[in-house]
Amino acid sequence: MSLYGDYDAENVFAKILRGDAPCHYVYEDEDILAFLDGFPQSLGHTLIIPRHQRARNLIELDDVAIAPLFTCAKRLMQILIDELQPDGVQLMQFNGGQGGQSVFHVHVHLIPRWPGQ
Ligand code: DGP
Repeated sequence: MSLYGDYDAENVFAKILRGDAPCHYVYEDEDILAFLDGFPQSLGHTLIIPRHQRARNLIELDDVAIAPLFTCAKRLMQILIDELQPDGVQLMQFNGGQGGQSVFHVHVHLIPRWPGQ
């Protein structure tokens, strides 16, 4: 897949990484920042983003940055299960406007789900 365009340093996740926009932090380390989605689809809807990469989507993300992103997703998924006891958790990742992406700094969604949603 090829997705054209330049990384926009003014996207809201870049601003959050710089401390120029607020967020509700969930977890951070040298590679990763995780925070609550500002327009949550469910209780605990969490976004996980790589800290250092100017990557708009998964294709642009260096291979070495993929393991920390998805390792963090797995660990936070376990915490969401333990703390919120959902019926299931969706791990979602969108690429490109027609791929459902609206913020162009690569990210992963963790969305806890309960019956009836
Ligand atoms: P996507 O469609 O995969 O690009 O999802 C982007 C998500 O980002 C969407 O669920 C809403 C969320 N979002 C948009 N603006 C903000 C913001 O300013 N703060 C936070 N915490 N989340 C945001």
